[in-house]
Amino acid sequence: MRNLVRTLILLPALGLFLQRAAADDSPNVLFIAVDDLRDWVGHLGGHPQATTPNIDRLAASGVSFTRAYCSAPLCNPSRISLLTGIAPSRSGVYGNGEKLRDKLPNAVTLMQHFRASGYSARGAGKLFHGSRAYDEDSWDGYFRPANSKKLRRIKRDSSLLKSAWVPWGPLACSDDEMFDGKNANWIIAELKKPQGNPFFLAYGLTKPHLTWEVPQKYFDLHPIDGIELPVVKKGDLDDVPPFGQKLAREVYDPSGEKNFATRGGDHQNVIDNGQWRKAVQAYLATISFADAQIGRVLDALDKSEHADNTVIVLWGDHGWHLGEKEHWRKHALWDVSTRTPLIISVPDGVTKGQLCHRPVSLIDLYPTLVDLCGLPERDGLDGQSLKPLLRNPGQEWDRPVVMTYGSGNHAVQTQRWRYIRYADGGKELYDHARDPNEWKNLASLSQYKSTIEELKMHLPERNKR
Ligand SMILES: [Ca+2]
Repeated sequence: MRNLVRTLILLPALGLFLQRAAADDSPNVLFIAVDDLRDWVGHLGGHPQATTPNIDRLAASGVSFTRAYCSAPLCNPSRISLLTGIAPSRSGVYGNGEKLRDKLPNAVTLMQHFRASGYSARGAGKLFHGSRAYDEDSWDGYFRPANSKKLRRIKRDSSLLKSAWVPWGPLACSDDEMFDGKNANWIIAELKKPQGNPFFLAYGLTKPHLTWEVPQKYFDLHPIDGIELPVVKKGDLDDVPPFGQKLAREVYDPSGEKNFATRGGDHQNVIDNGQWRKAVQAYLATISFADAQIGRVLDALDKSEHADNTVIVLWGDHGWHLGEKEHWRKHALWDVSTRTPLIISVPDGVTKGQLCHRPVSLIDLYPTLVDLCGLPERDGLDGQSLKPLLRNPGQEWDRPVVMTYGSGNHAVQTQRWRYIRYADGGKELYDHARDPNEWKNLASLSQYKSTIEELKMHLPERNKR
């Protein structure tokens, strides 16, 4: 009897040992999350003046997906779906208000699965949404820097009305005083430490999320005089159904948070206050700041003993409008709101410096990393491993991407088409082969009826409330 009791006590420990042993020759993972980064990245060409030498260097060492889409165009639902592998329509996580463990108490996060497979999962910065939402079960260690003194804005235009929406401008401080700079320093220190187990090390940047306040030198990289504005079409919202117009003119959060867009809409506010060019400059500067921090982390990995045995993933949580469709911020189902950089660099990958133009989803990252690191497969994930595309970026890939914003509002992206259907029945259809800017909504034209019928089949059958 005593032996049986001892065996029962030892069995889980033995199981843990076997799992841990299995991961000994597995590659490490450096997991870099960038907040609110759209395609304004040098090698993606989303803006001609984007300066991101470090992200571009990473792309040159792996595969960069030019058409990677979030599951939801807002921090919380995008991140929870990526980190659990469960789509918003199944989890009911639609906005910034829902909590991971309220909605998905039994979900095994990506980090939990790595931990259960013998990895040490550690992180710093913004991985889940919210400063406290780091999810205890997901990490062996998590760095949270002490609050710093308020960083000083160099100047604010005194002629601006108080009501002007201008959360951007240069700071008088060093990179090391910034939240992302401190977290980068911690990640760099972790990379220098001896490691007992393979690691899953996550660096979550809070930039280029607003506010676009970074040290002056990053503004100097982008002189205001030559700044180019995004190409937009006047009256672009005229053929968009009412719910789409609402998304453009209000800040709609499905969790029920109030509309905090500036009065009259953000776009009108930016125009009225002469801020468009300054905003574009500030977003470009903030991206360059984020890129510099990423560069420091990549340098540290390059110099470490882990350089040849680490998978690197870089992803943004969704896109960002700067006036396209008279819209600012994210939280809409168009291409600009939902498309984001995604780079995967595999140490022994045969494919380096290639672009993959197949539509893929951030929800595919969970099964992709499980696949790349040889972890036990998991049931119930909504994504699919991208490993075949990492081997051959041009191979056929007919799996559409589904994006969701609030219960019953979805977009479907295929190689050619984007179909949007709102819960109230409003529809949009764009032909990306002819109209990558999504300027002409084709949904009401009879010749596209069968195209819409096909695209509709990919919408979720059920939408969790
Ligand atoms: Ca975000």
